[in-house]
Amino acid sequence: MLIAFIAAGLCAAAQVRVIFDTDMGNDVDDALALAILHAFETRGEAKLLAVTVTKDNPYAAVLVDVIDTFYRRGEIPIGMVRNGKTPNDSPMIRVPCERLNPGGSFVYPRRMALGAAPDAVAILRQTLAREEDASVTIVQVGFSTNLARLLDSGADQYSPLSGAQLVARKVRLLVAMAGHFPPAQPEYNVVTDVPSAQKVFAEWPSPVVFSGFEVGAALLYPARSIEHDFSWVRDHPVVDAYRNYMHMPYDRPSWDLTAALYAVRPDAGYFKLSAEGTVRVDEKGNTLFTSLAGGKHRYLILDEAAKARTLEALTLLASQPR
Ligand SMILES: [Ca+2]
Repeated sequence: MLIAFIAAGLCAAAQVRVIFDTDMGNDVDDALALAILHAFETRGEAKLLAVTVTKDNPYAAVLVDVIDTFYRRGEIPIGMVRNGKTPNDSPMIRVPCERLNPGGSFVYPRRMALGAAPDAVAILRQTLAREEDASVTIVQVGFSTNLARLLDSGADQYSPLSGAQLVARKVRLLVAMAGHFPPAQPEYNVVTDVPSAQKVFAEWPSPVVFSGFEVGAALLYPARSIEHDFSWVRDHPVVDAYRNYMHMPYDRPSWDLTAALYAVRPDAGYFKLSAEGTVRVDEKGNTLFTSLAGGKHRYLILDEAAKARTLEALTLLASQPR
């Protein structure tokens, strides 16, 4: 009994407590990354505390809700950006949300009506305020809009602390799919909201690890995994998202998946890490890294020798039965 209690305590202590901040709907890697985070929670390796959305289209939040509900975690708080970037619709988010059974009910149940998600900054503040100090890992795989506004936020009913103080106290690590190392061209997540990226990467209090464009681009998620590995269930919302993003079969870079994988298993040797330094975002959205002892920023470096193992982990986790 005592041993079981201690084991449960150790297991809970080892769980990485994650907030996932996503532009769900602009590319399909966000959906696969969310599936991976659910797999980690099923395995006892992580706890998904909240999901906040930076794509300003209501189907983005509903698809997050659909995926959370599919994994039987429909209680996870979801926050939505207000007046954010990329309000355009996309089939990858809309089609799975709208699929109906012959009787007219949704193929994928959800709890949230279109447009009903609360404000992302409020959800971030509420979630952080509840957590232990220095315990939260944030995985940002879209624009920096929500996190920049979090830094600028003031005291509210959830915490007397400013946003910057709250982050300094509660967040242990930010893992961001952002940038290009070394800089080649401005990366989508950065260039879509340059002022927010400049603010977050200049002012964020915790260590930041970047997964640059080149890492996910070298690890292609295979169409054959979509076609075969998810056959344990008839209808899977992430598979539907994938099939409605581009014409099947296609392989797709695993950008956001790499950030989720590193965030939960930082010591598993999937990637190498740069030296410490600082990343500055210029006005065009380039991410310029300067090596500096004691700097809070590092970036992932693809390890050619670990590539097959890393890709296998990504496909096994994304397709893991709930
Ligand atoms: Ca994304």
